[in-house]
Amino acid sequence: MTHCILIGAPVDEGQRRPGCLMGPAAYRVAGLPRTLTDLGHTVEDRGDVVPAPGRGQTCANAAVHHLPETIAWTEALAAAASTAMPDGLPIFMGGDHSLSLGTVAGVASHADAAGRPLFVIWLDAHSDFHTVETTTSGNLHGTPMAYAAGRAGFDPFPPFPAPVPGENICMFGIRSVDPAEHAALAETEITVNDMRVLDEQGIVAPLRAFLDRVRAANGMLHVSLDVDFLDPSFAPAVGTTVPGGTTFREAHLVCELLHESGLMTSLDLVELNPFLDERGKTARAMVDLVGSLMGRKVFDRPTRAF
Ligand code: B3U
Ligand code: MN
Ligand code: MN
Repeated sequence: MTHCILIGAPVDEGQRRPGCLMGPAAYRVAGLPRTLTDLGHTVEDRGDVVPAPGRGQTCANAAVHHLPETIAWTEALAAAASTAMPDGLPIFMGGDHSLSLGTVAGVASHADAAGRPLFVIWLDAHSDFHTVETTTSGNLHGTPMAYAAGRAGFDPFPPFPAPVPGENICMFGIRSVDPAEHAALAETEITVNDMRVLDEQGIVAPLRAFLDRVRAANGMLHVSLDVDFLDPSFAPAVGTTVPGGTTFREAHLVCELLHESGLMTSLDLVELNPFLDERGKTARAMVDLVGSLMGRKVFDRPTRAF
């Protein structure tokens, strides 16, 4: 039994298609709290985070938009995350992926204070490895992984509290990487499991290899699940659909293995845009995946002893 702490993060400013701000409400309507209680967990809904007003920060990159608002979200969500961590498993209901600038910062400062290494698993079509200086779209939802990894180029933001070492970061589902991100990733120890890796090796072996490393280090594990990790055929409610995503079955398998590992200590659900959904099917698919992440299975059978 886990104490699940739902935290709404209606962040819309990190991209240009309005609608992600309706995400937290859609997760509640699609039955996220009930899914968790049916699995025997306790649920505490802390409502939606409200950021302070922006303070007018600027940067040299003219493409960047909503910088002060995004910094305000980052500060508010980092505080909400570090406050929630000692109390249970925070589930951040987004909101676009810029919310992870804050959630991973808060989780990282908690892990640092607890003296445990933080690991991050990034389930996404994109690597989100731009900085404020390199983004050409100006959409800050393309930057949170670089911030958490401690990349330079985030001057207007608070310094990231305890940068996550590259060898502690593992990406899955990647199929859209900009040249500046590619060049920067090549300089790191980050494991990038793009779709080519998953097609050749399947999803199980690379995932188990990473989870074995988390366990060996007694690490905490932050899971960041972007809707576009999933194939748009069954998860269309996302601003940037990228074809060739993970199947419904692969995605559930990832979630089941993550549950079986017992390692996840915090979770982001990001980029759901309910305005683009088809009769709630994406919201429901995401809630279903959280069910698998939190222990739903068809049959109880002896699983691999991790
Ligand atoms: N890398 C591109 C595209 C992108 C990143 N994240 C999403 N799209 N969802 C950018 O705009 O930074
Ligand atoms: Mn993303
Ligand atoms: Mn994405």
